[in-house]
Amino acid sequence: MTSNSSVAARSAGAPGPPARPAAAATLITVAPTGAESDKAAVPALPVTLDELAATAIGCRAAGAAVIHVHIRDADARPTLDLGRLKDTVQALRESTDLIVQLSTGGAVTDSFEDRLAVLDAAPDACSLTCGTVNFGDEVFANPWPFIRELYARTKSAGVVPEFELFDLGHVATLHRLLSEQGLPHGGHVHCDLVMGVPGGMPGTVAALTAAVAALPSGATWSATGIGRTTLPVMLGALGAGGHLRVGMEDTTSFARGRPVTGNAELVERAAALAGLAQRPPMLPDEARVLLGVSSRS
Ligand code: KMH
Ligand code: ZN
Repeated sequence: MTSNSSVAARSAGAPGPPARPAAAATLITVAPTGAESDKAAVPALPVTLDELAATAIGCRAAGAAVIHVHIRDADARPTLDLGRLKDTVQALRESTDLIVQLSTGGAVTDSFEDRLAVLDAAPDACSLTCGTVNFGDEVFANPWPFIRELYARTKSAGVVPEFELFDLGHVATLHRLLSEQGLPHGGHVHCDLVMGVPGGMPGTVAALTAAVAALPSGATWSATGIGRTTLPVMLGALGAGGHLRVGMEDTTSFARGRPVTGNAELVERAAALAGLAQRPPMLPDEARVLLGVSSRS
């Protein structure tokens, strides 16, 4: 397993400022659905269990190693229904070897109680957002007591958290969390920079550089840019040695005036760019080692 201390040890002794070793392969996470897009407006959005399983299979073939999951109800509305979450984890495990990461962010309307209960569905991993952020016309609420409680519960449930960072202040909260409660289950800190949300940090290379420089020593990171910031953030992340998150949660346009036809084409594009950068996609088993997620066998 790549622990924080081993990464730090590999960096030790190098002249100049502490180096972040460039990753040899690229972890690609697909976020296929999200809670914000409307199925009627975006027909290619996977909202049923069958659509989600088919998406997982296609994205795994295209190079994804992790799936970040939001689910919908029978009317395609966002839900955190525990029975549906459990069925989803099971169905995704039966259809692929992808690491199943459930969203604890849900929709901006979800209660803290329901968001904490997501862990009862026993996923491999979960998202854990490190602060409140304006979210378009809404507020995505993550006050410190909730963050601290969710983190403590990931540890007792044996679920590996991915720290979602929408703003530079969220990085400061991540440091506070780690100094108060120590390393996460699995022993490794992996972050996801979610950039370009209206209200969060912009999806620019300058913001990416500032956020990466502030991360805890030994942490690995992915980045995703919302909407039209998708490509600049992806190219910047590859250049800076980071990993990638793509998917219809974050963008529903493939190019100007051309809607995404399915999540797999977003993964295919990310995998092609990662290959050009000489950092081909990581397999799920390799991602388990990187992230400290136990193997299923
Ligand atoms: N849907 C957003 C309000 C997460 O998945 O943890 C929150 C979100 C973050 O998507
Ligand atoms: Zn999400």
